[in-house]
Amino acid sequence: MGSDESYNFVFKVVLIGESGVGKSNLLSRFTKNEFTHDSRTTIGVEFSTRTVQLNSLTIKAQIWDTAGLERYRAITSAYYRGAVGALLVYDITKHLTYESVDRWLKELYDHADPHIVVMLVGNKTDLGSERSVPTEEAKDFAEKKGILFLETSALESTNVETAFHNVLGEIHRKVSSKEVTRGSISAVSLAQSASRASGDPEEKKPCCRNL
Ligand SMILES: Nc1nc2c(ncn2[C@@H]2O[C@H](COP(=O)(O)OP(=O)(O)O)[C@@H](O)[C@H]2O)c(=O)[nH]1
Ligand SMILES: [Mg+2]
Repeated sequence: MGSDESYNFVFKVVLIGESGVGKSNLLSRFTKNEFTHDSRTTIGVEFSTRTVQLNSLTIKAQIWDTAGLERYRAITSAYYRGAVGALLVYDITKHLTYESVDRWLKELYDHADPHIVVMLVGNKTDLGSERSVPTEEAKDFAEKKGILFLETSALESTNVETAFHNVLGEIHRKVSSKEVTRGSISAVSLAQSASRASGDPEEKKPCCRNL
């Protein structure tokens, strides 16, 4: 998070879903390439960032973790404010965490921008023998809701990069298309872009300056 860092966009992405599904480990896998078996260590973390290259653009992903508050249903609207992406995580071995996805989705749409990019994430694929949520069922559900879907393992590092990259890519696609209007998702993300990549030819493209 150095102040001399250059980037074209800052995208706020929130992690939601039941406690214990692996949100904090997906985050630490993505931002630090770390995994921990101790779920308590992550309480208190607000967000972590990682800067990724997307085509010729530099995207700073600011990923917010629940800080353990989801277990008390104490996530407030401030958590969702300004978010342009969300990973809604469940545990493929715990059907109850999948059953609550609808409730999380409702809470998300109650608080976040309607254009927010959402991905349903079935985590812990390394525990395949204990699977209780069929891939096809979750995939169909996501399709019906018009959201992205992927299964991951934070433990084995499976699909974690892909999940975040797909969400960031889709956010960028929305932001730079005419699909969303001024005052909505584009304004939110660009307003937070404090600095720009100097010398980057992309910077001068009207699409990236005048949204
Ligand atoms: N086997 C397995 N365990 C995981 C995976 N991701 C997280 N866990 C474990 O699940 C527990 C809860 O993880 P955590 O990231 O704290 O979940 P959170 O409450 O959603 O933030 C911890 O014991 C983790 O080690 C995974 O992909 N596979
Ligand atoms: Mg956590």
